[in-house]
Amino acid sequence: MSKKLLFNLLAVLMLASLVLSACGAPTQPAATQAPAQPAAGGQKTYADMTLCYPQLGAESDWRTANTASIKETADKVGAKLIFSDAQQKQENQISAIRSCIQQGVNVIALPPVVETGWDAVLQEAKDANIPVIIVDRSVSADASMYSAHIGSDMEIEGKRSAEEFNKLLPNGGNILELSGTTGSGAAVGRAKGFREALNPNIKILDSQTGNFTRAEGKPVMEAFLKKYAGQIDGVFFHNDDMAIGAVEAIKAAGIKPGDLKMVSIDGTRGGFQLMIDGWLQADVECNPLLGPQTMDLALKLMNGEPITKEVLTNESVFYPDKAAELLPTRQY
Ligand code: GYE
Repeated sequence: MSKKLLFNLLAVLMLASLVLSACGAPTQPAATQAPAQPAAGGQKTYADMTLCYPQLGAESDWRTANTASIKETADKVGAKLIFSDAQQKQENQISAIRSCIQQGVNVIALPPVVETGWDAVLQEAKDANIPVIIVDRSVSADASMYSAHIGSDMEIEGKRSAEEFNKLLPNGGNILELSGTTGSGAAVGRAKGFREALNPNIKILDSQTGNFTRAEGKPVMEAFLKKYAGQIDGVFFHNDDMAIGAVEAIKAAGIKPGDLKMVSIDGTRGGFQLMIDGWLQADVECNPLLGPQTMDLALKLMNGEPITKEVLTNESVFYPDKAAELLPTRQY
């Protein structure tokens, strides 16, 4: 090979590597871009979308299913997802949101661990022109601080649970409540709806949080069983995971299925199994599969299309008689 040819070949190679490295460089969208605006002359598609999902934690089977739904949907439609797990800590969710704002995401979908304390960070997203969808639990911030809310009506779930106790304890009785995370929209709404609809002859002896987890549900139930031995007719659980944890304590205390009337919320496979085994008399549905709706709404927001501000999930109540038949069809 002549020197000239070798020189030309090297020059071509150098040029090619320059071009390649420029293309392959990580493209961080600038924080200053206005992501919510549709491109002139064209609709945005999922390929243009970076969605931020600062998940609140992994505390329950409901949450695991919610995470899977978001991830699977993003994958399916071809949107980019920035996902994080805040381990049930609001400060972690806030820093995840701030990092997403810095990265110039197109939309933030936030499942808030608690209701209060979001105003400052919602304002920061607004200032950066990034729409925020509140997913699952609600926030107490003014509705002008976010674009939309998708989730369940927690008060109705509480009300439905109370109606089950009204049927299960027609002559009244004493019950206990294992509540969800203190200050969370889910726990606040469920407790409120429950109290509004519960017959006055049913008394709530005590209410303690089990933080929506199996691990905390068990010791709370153990303490309840010691303190209120012989006085309990029923237990209301704000979610199935706490019911599963509590049933371990109930079994250990020698109590048999059906001795206590029990109602829970979520409708997970674990909850269905408790119904099949005779522990739960009703499971109030709460649907975690919010990925498709969230993604659809996010795209509409990117394109400046009209949206529904409050999207409530359609839900029902499950009973032991159909539990075995339905269990194989349950997606979470
Ligand atoms: O019921 C519970 C989860 O916010 C609706 O959070 C959700 C609740 C759900 O930990 O299992």
